[in-house]
Amino acid sequence: MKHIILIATANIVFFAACNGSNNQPKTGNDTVQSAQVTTSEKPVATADQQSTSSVKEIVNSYLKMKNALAGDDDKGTAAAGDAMVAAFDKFDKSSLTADQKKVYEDVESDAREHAEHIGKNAGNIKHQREHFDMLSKDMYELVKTFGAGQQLYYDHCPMYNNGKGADWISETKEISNPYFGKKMSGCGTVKEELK
Ligand SMILES: [Cu+2]
Repeated sequence: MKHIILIATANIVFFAACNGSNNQPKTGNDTVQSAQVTTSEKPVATADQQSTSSVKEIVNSYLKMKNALAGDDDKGTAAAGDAMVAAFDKFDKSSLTADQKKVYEDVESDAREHAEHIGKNAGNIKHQREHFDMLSKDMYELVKTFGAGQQLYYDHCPMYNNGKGADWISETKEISNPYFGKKMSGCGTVKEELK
């Protein structure tokens, strides 16, 4: 929970600076630090198929967004943002345990805002990428809790945000950087395998 609270705090700072200023978002530093590839543990909570498949729709919209960003496609990125909002609208919480519900709701309230901003910012891929940085932390939390239903990779780019670095989730082992797009698509490393 400490992790989530830190992210939430960072996002308050971020949104305060969201319209107009050049302040970069502060990021929580307590994400996985290891540069080594580790195989993650099984998700703590056992999600039934219903919730896994609904989470899968959210994750799929995220992966579409990631691929659009890697291809410098701001409109495709915005469409994926809208699709993620729709996936959150459709998600059925009724089958979740109390613990799962807590994690889901923390993630959703934050991620939904990022997805909305990304959806509204076709034409400003730089700003979409700033939100994608934050959104990626939420998606990591979601996948760690509910499982992905597919093999995923947690990737790290050391250069984004003036060298502060940023992470993203990918369905391919091969690096395709969503923060720099075609300009530097091979920049980054796999730091964790997610199942
Ligand atoms: Cu914004």
